[in-house]
Amino acid sequence: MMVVVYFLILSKNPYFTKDDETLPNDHPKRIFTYRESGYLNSEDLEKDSDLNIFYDSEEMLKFVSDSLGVFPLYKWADPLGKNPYSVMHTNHYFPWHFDGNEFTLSILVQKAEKGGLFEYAPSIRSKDNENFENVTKVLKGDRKLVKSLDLKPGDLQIFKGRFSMHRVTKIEGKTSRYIALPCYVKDPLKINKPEHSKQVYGKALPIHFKRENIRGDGLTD
Ligand SMILES: O=C(O)CCC(=O)C(=O)O
Ligand SMILES: [Fe+2]
Repeated sequence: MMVVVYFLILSKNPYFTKDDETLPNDHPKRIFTYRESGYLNSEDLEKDSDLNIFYDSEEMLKFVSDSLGVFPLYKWADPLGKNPYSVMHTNHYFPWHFDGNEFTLSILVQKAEKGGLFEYAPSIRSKDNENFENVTKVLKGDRKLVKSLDLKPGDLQIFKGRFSMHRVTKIEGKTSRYIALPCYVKDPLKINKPEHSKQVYGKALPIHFKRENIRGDGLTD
């Protein structure tokens, strides 16, 4: 099977939106950081791959739902982002951002020699409060709201990536970092906006345009 890994080098704001010149320069939607990292998108996984079997099992969904105390919880309908592998090689960096889905389970497969730490600002925004002020502080290097995880291969986390801004620090040394990212949502229909999908996974599919106008939680994407 041919495996396509999308590597993206582009400047991103934490919301994966285009620049908005109507906003002041220091608004977080206007703070862009260089990103270099890749994905093995969900649609390119072999149908019976371990990750697909794991993601499709009802037990896993129930485990994540029970762990979070969120009912009902759904597997994500996004064909690219629902359960990808993130692939990061030497010098790659995945800057601060929010996810389009609420919850992600991450399982580290291979660890970088150095760097590649998962950092997050727990619940820095909520459904009713974007908290642009604190988001800006973190983007400018304030560490007070930041936690850092040095994951070991096999570690499993569940994080609230739509509300907790997060990043992966620069990969140092020759060993690439691989992590599996099964994703879960509260809305079974909503998927990434086309721009978000292009910026993160390298492309948008017809379904991203078709579902673009489904009403979401009101947060910046
Ligand atoms: O690689 C990680 O640990 C997190 C990846 C991530 O934040 C993402 O793919 O949106
Ligand atoms: Fe993320």
